Amino acid sequence: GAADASNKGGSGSNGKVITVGFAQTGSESGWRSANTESMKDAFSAKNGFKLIFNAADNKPENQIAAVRSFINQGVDAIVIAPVVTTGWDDVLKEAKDADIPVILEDRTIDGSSDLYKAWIGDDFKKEGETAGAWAKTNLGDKATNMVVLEGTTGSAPAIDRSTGFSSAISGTQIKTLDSQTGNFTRADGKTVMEGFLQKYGKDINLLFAQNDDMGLGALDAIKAAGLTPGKDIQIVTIDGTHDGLQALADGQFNYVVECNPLLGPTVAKTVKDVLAGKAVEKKQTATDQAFDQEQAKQALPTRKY
Ligand code: GYE
Repeated sequence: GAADASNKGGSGSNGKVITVGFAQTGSESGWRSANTESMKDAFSAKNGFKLIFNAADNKPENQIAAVRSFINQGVDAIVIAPVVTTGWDDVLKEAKDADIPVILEDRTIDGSSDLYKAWIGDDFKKEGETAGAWAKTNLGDKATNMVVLEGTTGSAPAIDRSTGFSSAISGTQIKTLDSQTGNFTRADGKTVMEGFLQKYGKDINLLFAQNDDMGLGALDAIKAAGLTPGKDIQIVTIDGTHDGLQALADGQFNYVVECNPLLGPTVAKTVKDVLAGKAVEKKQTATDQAFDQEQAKQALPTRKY
């Protein structure tokens, strides 16, 4: 009968379409594009969802306004990739008062974990440690001058990757000349690297870019300064996007730590479980690998993002 027909497509437990508001950071990087695509695909109509998508242009105030608007629209659940770790208490309490469950994806927040049901993402501190361990092994026993391109100030990956990297290189001969934000974008990675090169010139031996895109932007600045990336300046980045691994295979990057952006299916399953009243894991961490130049050549042909 009619009820059976409406159940087709295997959506929510009672066959009703699930309306989800997703507050994405913006569209700053290749990683972000892959994450957005994974989320849109997992939360598509064929899986029983209606997705209301908002990209906040990496402005915390835009993102909080988007979450408020989801609450006002009475969505069934809210998913947030928080731009920054702070400032969430009030709006998450409003969601709780409205009985709308919140699931965090990708980035974490400070404060009470009672205000959200689950977090699904990657271990940013471990990524920083893996990048730092590579630097330690390859450059740690000779005087090395490093510059750092940090991610968005106040974001969980910028904070945790810095912490992880610093702890891994402590006690080595690697010295930090300078560390500034490049906002996870190619354009700012290039501009900030130009500034570093003007200030420190050939003294720079190592660049830690906290994502591939900033490292890719920096390549332009390094070449324009007459230096050879991957040789005069060794480069370690995080994400493992297709473009990042291509630069690695081409010998312009030296090491890339993966950060898996394909979180959509796990987030969608968690939303369905929460709405069905099932218990879910509070912390769901994706597994990441790391690549040197040879491993990048092998991985590229089948790389999914
Ligand atoms: O590394 C960067 C993106 O939050 C893990 O955000 C994510 C980071 C990712 O802009 O490329």
